[in-house]
Amino acid sequence: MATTTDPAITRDELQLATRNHGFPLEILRHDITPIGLHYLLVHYDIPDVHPDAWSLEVRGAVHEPVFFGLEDLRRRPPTRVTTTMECAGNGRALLGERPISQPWLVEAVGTATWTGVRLADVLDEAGVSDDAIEVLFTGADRGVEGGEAQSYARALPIAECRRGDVLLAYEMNGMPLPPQHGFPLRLVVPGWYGMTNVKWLTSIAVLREPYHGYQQDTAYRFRSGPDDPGRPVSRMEPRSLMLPPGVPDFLTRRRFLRSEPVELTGRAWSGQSPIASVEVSTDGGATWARADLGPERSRYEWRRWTMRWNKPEPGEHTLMCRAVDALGHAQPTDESWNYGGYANTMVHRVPVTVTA
Ligand SMILES: Nc1nc2c(c(=O)[nH]1)N[C@H]1C(S)=C(S)[C@@H](COP(=O)(O)O)O[C@H]1N2
Ligand SMILES: [Mo]
Repeated sequence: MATTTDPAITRDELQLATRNHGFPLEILRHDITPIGLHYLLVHYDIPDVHPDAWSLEVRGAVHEPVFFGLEDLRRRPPTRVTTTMECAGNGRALLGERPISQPWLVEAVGTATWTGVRLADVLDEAGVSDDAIEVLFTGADRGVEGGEAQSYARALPIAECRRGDVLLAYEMNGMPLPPQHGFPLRLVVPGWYGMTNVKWLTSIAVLREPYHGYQQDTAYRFRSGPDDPGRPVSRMEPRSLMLPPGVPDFLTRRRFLRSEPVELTGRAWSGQSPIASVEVSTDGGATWARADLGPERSRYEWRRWTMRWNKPEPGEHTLMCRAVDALGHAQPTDESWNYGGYANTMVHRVPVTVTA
């Protein structure tokens, strides 16, 4: 993996950025992100899956392998879970030295309601053996990454698989999964970073030994450099975003607002422990004030915050917000660097010009 300190993004990064989109920050106004506006990340190509030919295989350390068709799953009593999902690479392009990869700024997040069956129920049906430690999820998409030909695949510890809110989902916001979000079936693991939620699922393998594939051992690890094995990326770290106030400049997206009271608002989430507070600065971080928090709708849904800015004085300002979770983890002011560019949750900065 190559890294660069050139703030200009490369042609390869642009190619990835036009395929994989973030969500428009003004959409922070919605509790649930409309389907076409949810962020998107596809490592390879969207696979061509025909629902009639598709089946899900559950194999490995189970009593006996089981196959499910889409209708088998849809006939069962549905479970619904609303969760905020964020790409582990969100914030990568803000790093001083960044890996050449998907160049996210801060928009790689969305909140959706997923409908499906509980993974735990499907595993119970197959009969998981007592010595199982992980479950491997494999998608129908294939490509080459790090010089390795592969299907997209990730393993999850067995304890997480037994949670009642981990789904094999066939609907997103009440519609069949659209092709880009994993049709016909995807894994949904509330609280974990995006890479965990394997799309276009075709196979579930229960394992007695740890899985060592590319997306587990090479990608999605906090590493200090190419030779550091690092530690795995798992749950989302606390982050808040601000709905940019006022109106944007077309090219730079710098904000313009009038010198009158304005309600600042945004969302905050954490996969580790609930959001405890959100703090806002209107003077570039010199002073911070506590925002009001909206209701906690469900554990892994982002939470709305608001704060009234009473005296926007004419001139240039940098607005900032930072979240603190119940474990006391706060978003850092400066970047948190690692070789893969994961979980750079540095405070969100919104430069604004206040006009008289
Ligand atoms: N099969 C498969 N699953 C996948 C991916 C992929 O490329 N292939 N991308 C992962 C990553 S890195 C993220 S961030 C999320 C993105 O989900 P979304 O595109 O539905 O927002 O899907 C994950 N699941
Ligand atoms: Mo991701």
